[in-house]
Amino acid sequence: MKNNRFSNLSLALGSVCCGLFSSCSQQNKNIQNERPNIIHIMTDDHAFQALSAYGCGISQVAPTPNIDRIAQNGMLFQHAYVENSISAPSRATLLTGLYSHKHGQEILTNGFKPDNVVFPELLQQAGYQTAIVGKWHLQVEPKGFDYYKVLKNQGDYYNPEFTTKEHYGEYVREEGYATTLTTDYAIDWLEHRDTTKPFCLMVHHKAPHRNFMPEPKYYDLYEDAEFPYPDNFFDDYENRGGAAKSQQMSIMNDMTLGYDLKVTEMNKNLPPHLEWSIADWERARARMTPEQLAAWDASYGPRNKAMLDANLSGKELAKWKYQRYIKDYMRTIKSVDDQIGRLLDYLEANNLTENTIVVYTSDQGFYMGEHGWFDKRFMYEESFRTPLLMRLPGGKKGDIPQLVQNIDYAPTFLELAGAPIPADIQGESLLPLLKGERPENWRNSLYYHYYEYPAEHSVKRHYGVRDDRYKLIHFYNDIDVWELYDLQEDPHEMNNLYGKPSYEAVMKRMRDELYKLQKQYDDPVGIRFNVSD
Ligand code: SGN
Ligand code: CA
Repeated sequence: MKNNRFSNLSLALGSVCCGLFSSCSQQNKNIQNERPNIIHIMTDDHAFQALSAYGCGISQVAPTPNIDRIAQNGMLFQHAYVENSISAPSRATLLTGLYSHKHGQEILTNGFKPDNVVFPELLQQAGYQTAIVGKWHLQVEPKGFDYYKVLKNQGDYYNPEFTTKEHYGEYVREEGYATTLTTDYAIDWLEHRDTTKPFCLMVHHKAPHRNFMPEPKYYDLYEDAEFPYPDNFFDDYENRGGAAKSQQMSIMNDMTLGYDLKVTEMNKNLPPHLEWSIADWERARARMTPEQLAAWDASYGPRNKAMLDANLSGKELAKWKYQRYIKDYMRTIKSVDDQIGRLLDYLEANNLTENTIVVYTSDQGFYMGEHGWFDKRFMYEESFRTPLLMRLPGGKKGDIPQLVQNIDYAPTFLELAGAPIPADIQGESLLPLLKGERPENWRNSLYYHYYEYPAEHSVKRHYGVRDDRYKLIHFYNDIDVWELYDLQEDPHEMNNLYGKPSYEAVMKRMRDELYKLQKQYDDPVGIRFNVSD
């Protein structure tokens, strides 16, 4: 029964894109008894479509061989998801194993409860050494870390500012490129750690977050390539509720030619909702040293001139914007891939591979032109789903089909470390899956809740449920719209089935499942937001 369910699930996503390592099922030697080290690598906004282990079109043009190494020697999760597709909430969930409504960080700017228990402090109590480098993005000081060196707020690609535990709140500008600097600090910490203790190191990159600025050696990479367009690039949002229509994350209408796409000459005369980006592009340029800026202009200048001379409009302009966006995004990923290769090489050279679990993921997914979009936030697959690769020494190799969510990291790491798991944690340890087991009672649906509205990109508040085949979403607050998708027949979520008489039974089943999960996870959504039905 269970096997059938998961083969349907693979089918439902199979046409979104196919995995490269889909059939290995080799059971390795038993998991070592020694407590493993943990390396958790997380990028910011890396779409699974842009990681070649998942086999999608754009990643075939721009592969990620080093990140793929983790799956070649470990596990590739085919159905990994977040509970709220935006950065700070996702990071708070990773640390606590709780949904946003429990840890309090429902939106980007505030809410993290000071008394939240975070798994790194429990690891410390269990004798681990802990560290985090790179993006942090919560408005509270990192706790539970013996060492941290974290970026200011979103962080910058060029010459970013970091703060450290010794002087929290004092930000020091470091010359260089964020992805390289973050890896430098990770390796430096590994070099100087106390080797008598197991460790947990979190390496959290800024890339490939907006505004997608590559490092100098990759300015021209992929320039002659043409990345494939998603089938629904020119989506008209027909047949769906108002939420998809009212968003402001369209490549055509909301992606700026200056700040996002680096045509400096076009950094002017923007509609009111994009005026902020004029100063932001000036600020990003002003961060560069004169030499960096000269190199940048020498590369982008002539290409920008060719684009301006072509005087594009309409669909041609949309396609140009898409190509520039995807190329810059994939260039930032190339640097991430290089630096992950460097870190994996370090582990190998220092005999750490055999006793270190390596995790690669992103804080959420991202739109690579699907529905005509960039950004995330929606419960549609591209942003709800994340890449997730794990290499556990002695663990299973191959694909993991089960539904997993970012609430699961904290209990997994705590169990691996032999540390107590707090009773109120809402996730499940992934250890049985990593050992190749197929637990009969594994979850068969996922709950999602997004809150940040009104806000940038104008995505309405919504919650929903996804099972092996269907997804039900309710957009609420200043709108009351339900959507139902059959992911097996309609993997790109173009055809809203909600309200169709022949889906009456599915709608009822999915609503019951939704309310069951809201009760199970204790999300009092109906009371707080006056949901009528
Ligand atoms: C910034 C970006 C947005 C993005 C949010 C959230 N604008 O505000 O495009 O949606 O971050 O991203 S920018 O002008 O600052 O680039 S998240 O990954 O941190 O959740
Ligand atoms: Ca993010």
